[in-house]
Amino acid sequence: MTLERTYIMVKPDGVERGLVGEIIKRFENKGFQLVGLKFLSPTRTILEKHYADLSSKPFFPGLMTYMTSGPVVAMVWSGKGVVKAGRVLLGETNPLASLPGTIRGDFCIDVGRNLCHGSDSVENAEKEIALWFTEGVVSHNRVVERLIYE
Ligand code: DAT
Ligand code: MG
Repeated sequence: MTLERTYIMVKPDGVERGLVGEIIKRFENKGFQLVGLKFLSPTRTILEKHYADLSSKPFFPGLMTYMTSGPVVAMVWSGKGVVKAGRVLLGETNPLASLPGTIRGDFCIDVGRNLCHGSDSVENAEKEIALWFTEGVVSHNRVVERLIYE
């Protein structure tokens, strides 16, 4: 079975606030599988590609400043429906509109400090994984798979 994959990133505020473990924990608890993980200081170049669709937005310069303010944790998670479910775990783009129980609903307030990124479609997920993980991700058959999927 080839499972869906998504690109999840803990943004600089999430790293600085010590929420990396908390964010990873929520994806692990759900049953999704971590297949790519790295800690890096993103360049403007990679961020401009990642956020290319937002380049004309008024908040784009601020977004670039925020995203280059410190290191991020880049991850690839795999699992059934992980793109959509990952967005549910993250919450709404605007944290104040995010329900408690979601990462943004529980831990942040402003849209420009919303802790984490999650791909918004399967197609964009694959593009983002190709952009951030040029070296590829791991391939591993988990022993627990049959306890998570029927
Ligand atoms: P998401 O991150 O939920 O996919 P998006 O792709 O529309 O949301 O925007 C990317 C990031 O840009 C978002 O996480 C925070 C920032 N952003 C979006 N809308 C914004 C706004 N109105 N004001 C300030 N920052 C914004
Ligand atoms: Mg987005």
